[in-house]
Amino acid sequence: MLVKKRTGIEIPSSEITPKHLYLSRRKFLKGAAVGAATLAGSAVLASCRPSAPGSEVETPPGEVGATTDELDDSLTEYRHVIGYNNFYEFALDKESVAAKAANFVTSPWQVTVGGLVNNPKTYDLDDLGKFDQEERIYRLRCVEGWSMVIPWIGFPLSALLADVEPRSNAKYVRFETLYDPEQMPGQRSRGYSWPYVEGLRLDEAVHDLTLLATGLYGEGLPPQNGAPVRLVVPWKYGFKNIKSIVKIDLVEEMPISLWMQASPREYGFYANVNPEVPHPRWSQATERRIGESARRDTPIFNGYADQVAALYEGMDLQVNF
Ligand SMILES: Nc1nc2c(c(=O)[nH]1)N[C@H]1C(S)=C(S)[C@@H](COP(=O)(O)O)O[C@H]1N2
Ligand SMILES: [Mo]
Repeated sequence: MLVKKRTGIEIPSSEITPKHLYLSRRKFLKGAAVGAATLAGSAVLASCRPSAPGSEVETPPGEVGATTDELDDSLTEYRHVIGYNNFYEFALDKESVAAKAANFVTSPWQVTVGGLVNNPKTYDLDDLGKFDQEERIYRLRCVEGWSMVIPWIGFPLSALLADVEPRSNAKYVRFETLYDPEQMPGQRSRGYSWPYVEGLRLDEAVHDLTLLATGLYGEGLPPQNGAPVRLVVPWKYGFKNIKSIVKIDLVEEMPISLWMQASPREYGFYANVNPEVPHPRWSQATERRIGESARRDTPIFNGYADQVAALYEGMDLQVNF
């Protein structure tokens, strides 16, 4: 059971340590006066509270089910996970994102799911909490050449998509971050085509590894990590993991992401972690795990090849980068 939990595959929520859920539920109930908290929804609901950077930096707020991933790589320290972030809507400097995002209002929040579906729906946070939440320990590899191991809480995107019933002509999923220049100072600069957009092929989106994360380290997502809900696709570069999602559309054409728009030569649609396909400005063969000094080799598909390589059978990964 422990191995299953660490791999993060096919874990029924009933297998998450009761203590973990109990603790995060108790914390939630202490912090907010909403009576409808279910065990499964605790992480989503906990994310209603903004985190206080600086005050909790030393101690992870919740319990996690394991201290390593399935490769025996240690979890990245909590203070790095919440203190070293890419979130261009708030700041370009990774160390100042947390402070700039501290007052980001993430409740109430709605996620509208539509496009080529039979059953379009707008979910609020309570609705998202009804999907069975699981803990998944995943490696995150940024295209800049650094990586972390993060204990997420969330639910498979496939569960949400099944709920809206994609039509047969839906081929891709398009995701959009909140557009709110008042709260997000980065969006006031015209350097990028806001809002942040990302996309997945439908078969990638319904893959069991693909998560909508609502928490990390046993509690709701801090704003700097994409509260209240963000995508986690562990075999792709970090920038595919779009934060603070408000809109999800099933579409027929391949979505153009913010990064494809900004620099199509450097950022492709697939963005699968691949040590043999260098970024035009740097190699992708190695990475620095945050908290370590020596570099380590980057594995193809970020170490998830057994589970995802079949998605790309027959494709030239140098072309479809
Ligand atoms: N909306 C939005 N999502 C985003 C980004 C961003 O700038 N804006 N940065 C991406 C990049 S480059 C990375 S590496 C990851 C970082 O996630 P983390 O800060 O939770 O580790 O978020 C991704 N999601
Ligand atoms: Mo990144």
